[in-house]
Amino acid sequence: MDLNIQLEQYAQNLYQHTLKECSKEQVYVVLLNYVKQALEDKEFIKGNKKVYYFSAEFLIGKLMSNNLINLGIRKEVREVLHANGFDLAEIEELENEPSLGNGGLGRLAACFLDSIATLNLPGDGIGLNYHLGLFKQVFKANKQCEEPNPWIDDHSWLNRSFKRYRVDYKGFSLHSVLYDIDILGYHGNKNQLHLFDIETVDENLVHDGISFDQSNLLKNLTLFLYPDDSTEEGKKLRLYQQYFMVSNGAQMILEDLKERNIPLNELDQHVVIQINDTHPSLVIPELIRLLMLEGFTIKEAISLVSKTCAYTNHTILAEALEKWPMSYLEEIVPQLLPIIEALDAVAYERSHNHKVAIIDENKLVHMASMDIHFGYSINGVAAIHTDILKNSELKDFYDLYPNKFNNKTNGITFRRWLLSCNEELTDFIDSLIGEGYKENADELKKLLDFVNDEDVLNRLLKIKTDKKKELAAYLYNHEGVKVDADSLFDIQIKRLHEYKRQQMNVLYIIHQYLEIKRGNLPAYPMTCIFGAKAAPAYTLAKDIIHTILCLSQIINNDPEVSPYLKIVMVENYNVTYAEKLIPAADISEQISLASKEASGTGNMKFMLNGAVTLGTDDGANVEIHELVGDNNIYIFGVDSDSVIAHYENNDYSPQILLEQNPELRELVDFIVSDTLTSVGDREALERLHHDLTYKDWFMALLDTKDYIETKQNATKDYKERLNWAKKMLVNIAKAGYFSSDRTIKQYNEDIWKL
Ligand code: Z15
Repeated sequence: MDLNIQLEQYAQNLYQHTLKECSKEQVYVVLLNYVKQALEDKEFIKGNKKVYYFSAEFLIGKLMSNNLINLGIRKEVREVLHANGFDLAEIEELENEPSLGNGGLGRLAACFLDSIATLNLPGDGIGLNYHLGLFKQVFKANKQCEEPNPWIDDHSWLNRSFKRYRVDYKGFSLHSVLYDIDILGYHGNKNQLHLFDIETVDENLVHDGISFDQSNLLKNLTLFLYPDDSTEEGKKLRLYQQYFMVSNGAQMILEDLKERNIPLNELDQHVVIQINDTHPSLVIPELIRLLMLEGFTIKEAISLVSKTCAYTNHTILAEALEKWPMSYLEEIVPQLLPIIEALDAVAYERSHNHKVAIIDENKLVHMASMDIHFGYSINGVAAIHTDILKNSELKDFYDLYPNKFNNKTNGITFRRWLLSCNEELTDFIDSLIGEGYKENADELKKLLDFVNDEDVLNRLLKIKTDKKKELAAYLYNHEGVKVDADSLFDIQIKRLHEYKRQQMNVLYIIHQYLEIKRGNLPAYPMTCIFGAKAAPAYTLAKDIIHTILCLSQIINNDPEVSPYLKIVMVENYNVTYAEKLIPAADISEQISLASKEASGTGNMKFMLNGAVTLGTDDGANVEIHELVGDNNIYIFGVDSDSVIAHYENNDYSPQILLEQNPELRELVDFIVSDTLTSVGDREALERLHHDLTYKDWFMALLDTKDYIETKQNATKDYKERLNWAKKMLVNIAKAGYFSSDRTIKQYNEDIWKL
């Protein structure tokens, strides 16, 4: 039936209005209901074997635009709304963004669900329905404050399921409820994201920002993603959450097999569980426990589970590889302890090596060790990351199980990160090489035919400028800053972490500020944009945010400097913001300390949208570098082998660097200058200054000089507009490799075998 008529019917039934009479909010609900029905009418993807992607985070972003694209009706919907006086972009803006994730890990899970469905593979997500998600970031007095981020209202994509399970903790049980979100493939059928919850969560428990009584599990279990774990109570709450997620997921999987009359001893032939980082690792002992309740011996259960579970590692940072004290497990899920002890014994029998133990001498349970011993696959997320796992971080495990290790370089879904967020570029690419690349991303290579076509290069520059103008207007409305769309947009957006080295970017900005003050004007005016949330208990990360905000206040208000340099730190950076920032970027900042960024996925999104990378040879930057070649990327900094050697020899000293390098000292000291302390909190600025001077654990000072020089080169090159446009084109053309469709095909061929 005609789309217009159908939408009119929804408007009539919901509001007794014609479309024209509806408010924007009502039009949003009309569209939501229409699309939800369209999704309901789609079939589930079926198959003999199914993957369950277990993840603490699913950073799915707003879903309207993507669903319209995958249904193939976005343009048609836009026209109908337009004819009724509405702008689809404004309507899409009204959707709340679910904040069920923090950064790359959660966004990767979301891209994967999109690609799994698009490739018509049976695969569901398993996670939790956090009511307040990750906190909402607001800036007050140049500092990050945290506020609750309620995202669920009467009009969400959540569908209430009838499935319920009981999850036992020591001394009590919780009963789950389940919400499902339909995940539609591009022009295809659907899978689901299952989000478990309890019925009794009380959002009113939260006061003063995001503090809450952490003791009352009935009321707080699914309040927040990553509740503050600086206290013991907070850590335990995370354990309660993790067990809730995996026990529900495991019970659902077994129930489904029974319903399909599949004997449980065939589990591994019908199910793969992909464990996303260590947060869901307890699924291993939990599944073993459940199978034993079904009559399997522990040996049989271990063997079955070991053929069913596969683990993905996303970091080499020790603090992110979870270790749970036995005492916590005893206190919370004692039923798992005998199983974990049995697993530890098996691991020792196999290895006779305490370095790969599951339970260490301090009675800590190493989740990653359990995953590697009792999963059949372990993968890293970029080539260099997997190499580091094999050769250093997890070497003892690699020696034990060489065949389990494999690499799966991350990817991104082009539906969201090109088709949805950059329609102008999408349409232009369509006009040059057709639409085949939307199913087969490699076809983007055809763009290379146009690398000397001046018309094409000019069109590319024009599209970029248009996206920059759009962003400039948005920044003016939302951040109150006026930026010049003709300046170079340099963007660093990612979680705030020392290893990602936002502080090194700060030193660059200070350098530019001082240079401009001395009358040395830059090759091109630059707008430096940041977006980042800091974990609430991560003091130094918050200090870095504070420094950026202070700098922006000084610089943006200095008429001598601001024509050449502007600093914007956007508030509450999230997926929706990324979709506005990335299409407008000229330079993509990927400046982590080599060896530390497992992959990065923002780097791929920028590249696809025609930004040029300024980065270290780290994570997937290495593969980007290989694909585009030296001329189309700006690489600087010490390589990962040297970094690893510095840590091994314990021979890195920022103090020595500062003594030898007065220019560097001037930059670092500016952090505690009168200029900055006049607008900032001296204590916070001094803390950062002190850290950089005496510790600098992630070696920002080691690469600062090279970084500044390389960035100056990029700025000079940027002036040659046509030459720069060639770099943009090559980046877009070579981005096909980073489609998550490619990644998921590889997961399926090597690991899942669906
Ligand atoms: C997270 O976002 C990532 C790793 C983690 O261990 C946690 Cl807890 C969160 C990121 C990596 O930092 C990033 O390099 C990678 O691209 C991403 O996971 C997806 O693999």
